[in-house]
Amino acid sequence: MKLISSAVAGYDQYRENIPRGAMETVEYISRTVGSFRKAMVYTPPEFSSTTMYPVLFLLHGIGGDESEWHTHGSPQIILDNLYNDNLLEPMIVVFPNGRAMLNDRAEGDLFEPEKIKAFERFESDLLHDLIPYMESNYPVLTSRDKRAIAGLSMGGGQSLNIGLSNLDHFAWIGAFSAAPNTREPGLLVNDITKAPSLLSLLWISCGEQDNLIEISFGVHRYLAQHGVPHIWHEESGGHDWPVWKNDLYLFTQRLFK
Ligand code: FER
Repeated sequence: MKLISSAVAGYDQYRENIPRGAMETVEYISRTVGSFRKAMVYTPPEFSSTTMYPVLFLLHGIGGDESEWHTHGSPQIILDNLYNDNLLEPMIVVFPNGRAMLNDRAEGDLFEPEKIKAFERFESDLLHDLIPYMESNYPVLTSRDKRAIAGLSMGGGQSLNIGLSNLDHFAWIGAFSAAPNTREPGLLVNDITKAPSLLSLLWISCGEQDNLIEISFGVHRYLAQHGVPHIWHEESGGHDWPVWKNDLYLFTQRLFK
């Protein structure tokens, strides 16, 4: 399905006097990298430590780190507003650092092979270090149908690579403007015949003016050919924040429902 739609006006504008979620930075031990690593965590308005929440892991692009969404994408405002309008299932959102290496800051030549490789290594950090940390330290539900992964550009590629090869861990997957780190479509899904029944949502989107759109389109085409239900969402715009914020707004409304 091709779908063009966009957020309502004011979706990313701060509203006075509504319940607010909270954003904090945490540190967890990564055995994968051999270091302490940072992530940001959003807990929803009216958060209660005695309620169990589904969890979305939301990944950044090649120029970012765990704070990129927070700095450029106003996720807290978008999610608080959605929640206030009764459009969002209460959820915890984790913003990891997807460059799993000792120096994981976005500095120097971001395209160095070692740094690109670190975006692959993140799969192990996520599955073996960060998810267990979240499950020990926050009231998060642990079943696959209560766990989502999404991201922009490099993070979109990671979401497809990691999500589709670990459908025992993720039932909800979103790729916004996926980058060339995306595996070839034929190598993305372990068992294509099982994927349709395991996926609660597979969202693939890209701006129409994005030079990388062929990557997303190739995945969309492959999935369509193989009868894997998904949403193909093209929107006006390029490789940029207005697109990704819009994706966040549209994608999160569908989660865990
Ligand atoms: C590339 C072009 C863009 C690439 C990665 C990107 C790994 C990532 C862009 C982003 O995250 O915004 O050739 O190769």
